[in-house]
Amino acid sequence: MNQETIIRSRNKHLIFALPSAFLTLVICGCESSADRERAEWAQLQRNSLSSVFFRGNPLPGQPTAEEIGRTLDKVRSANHWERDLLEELYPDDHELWVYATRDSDGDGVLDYRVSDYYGKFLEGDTDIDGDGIDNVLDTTPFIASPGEREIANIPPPLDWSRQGKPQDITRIQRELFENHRILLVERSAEFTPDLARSVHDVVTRMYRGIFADNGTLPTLRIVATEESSLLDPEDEAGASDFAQVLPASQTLEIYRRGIDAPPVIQLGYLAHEIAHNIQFSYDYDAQRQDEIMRHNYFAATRFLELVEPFGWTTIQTESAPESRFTLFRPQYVAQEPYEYLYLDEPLGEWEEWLAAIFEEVGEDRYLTDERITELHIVGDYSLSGPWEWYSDNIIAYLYLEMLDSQAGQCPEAERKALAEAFQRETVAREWPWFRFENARGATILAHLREEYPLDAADLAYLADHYLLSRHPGFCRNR
Ligand SMILES: [Ca+2]
Ligand SMILES: [Ca+2]
Ligand SMILES: [Ca+2]
Repeated sequence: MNQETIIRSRNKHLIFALPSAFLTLVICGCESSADRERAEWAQLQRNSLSSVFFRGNPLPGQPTAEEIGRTLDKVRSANHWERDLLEELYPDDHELWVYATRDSDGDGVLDYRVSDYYGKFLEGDTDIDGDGIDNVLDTTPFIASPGEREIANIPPPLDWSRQGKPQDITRIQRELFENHRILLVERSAEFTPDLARSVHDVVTRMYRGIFADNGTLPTLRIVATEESSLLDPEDEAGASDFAQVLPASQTLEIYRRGIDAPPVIQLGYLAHEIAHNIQFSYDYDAQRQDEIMRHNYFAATRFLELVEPFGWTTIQTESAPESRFTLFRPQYVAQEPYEYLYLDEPLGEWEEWLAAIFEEVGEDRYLTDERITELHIVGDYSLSGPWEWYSDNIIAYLYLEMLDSQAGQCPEAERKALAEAFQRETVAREWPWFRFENARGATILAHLREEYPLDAADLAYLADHYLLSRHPGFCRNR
């Protein structure tokens, strides 16, 4: 297994940490079958428009011949790399070219973003018609209704209390929206009661300090469920994606793998993802939000200063001309990427170093190897950049605090056995290359404890509902 596979096998989340890799369709020798396959892809691409805000949302207006003509002119005069990618994603499909390049309200932010993988449509401009009401709350997202004010209630198509969902989760949906302006939205997949509860517990308990007294996070607006991060839910490449933060639309998307994960794992990846929203909030203002929406450019001065004392150095790199997109907005192409050093070494060196240890000691002993544990490296993914490093250490922090909260009622030997069972039977099954115990003693833990203090009552609840219910043989009934 090479290093890329190792990293790939953990959840990937962050937009600009990723290269703009896109895959081309398999070329088939027989033309009719290639045509059929092409038609199926185009149908999937169109279908993605029907749940881009919420399941069954209104569709964009069909382009007129005149709009298609104008679009073809724009495409012809665009940079060749933009034209090439558009043609690769939507071969000769002029209707989809229009949707990919349309700016309905003319504010410079395009209606949609498109996934550079297979052209799935994603929310772009969060208020397409520019009437001041977010698409997801707008009963007419493509028709400006001047004079309307911000919506105070969840609109009927999204309101779980009108859909016969269990009362405890309709209450969660209402509370998160009314108190914290976070809307739980079903797109191509549904929430389970467990998942809604996990989101609620992470927001109100793990991040109690941020969300107390009806607190909100300007970088977290929507938590949405989707079958897959990629266009085709059957695609193996997306099968290991748990969740992802889309900073341009202040959205956290949760995919099938994350929806079906055990609640204690949901708690972990949700803490990880919302830590990304918190990271973005350090540097959030209207201008930066605008830069992300238009160019995928994100100046993260404050966050990068925060991680510097922990060993992360940032190098600003020259942006390649091919990363400039004005015709349409691919999801992952970042205009001004950063490069990072960790403990003065490039991340490529760290990858090789980890891969060599993996080769040498084998998968069973890999993350318990002393060279890795003494540097408090919690796993491969944590060395893909400071964003993931911070978020992975958040998971470790939460899990260690839950385990340590048992100290009063559970002997040390039993707690140790619980920690081992939790790592082996639950954590490693979902994330083979993540070991929370490696964070013990790391300086970042003291910082996280200060920033995100967990009170005793919350920890007792979280440990009981998530950890001990998963491993009932330990630390109970004393
Ligand atoms: Ca716009
Ligand atoms: Ca609107
Ligand atoms: Ca409207």
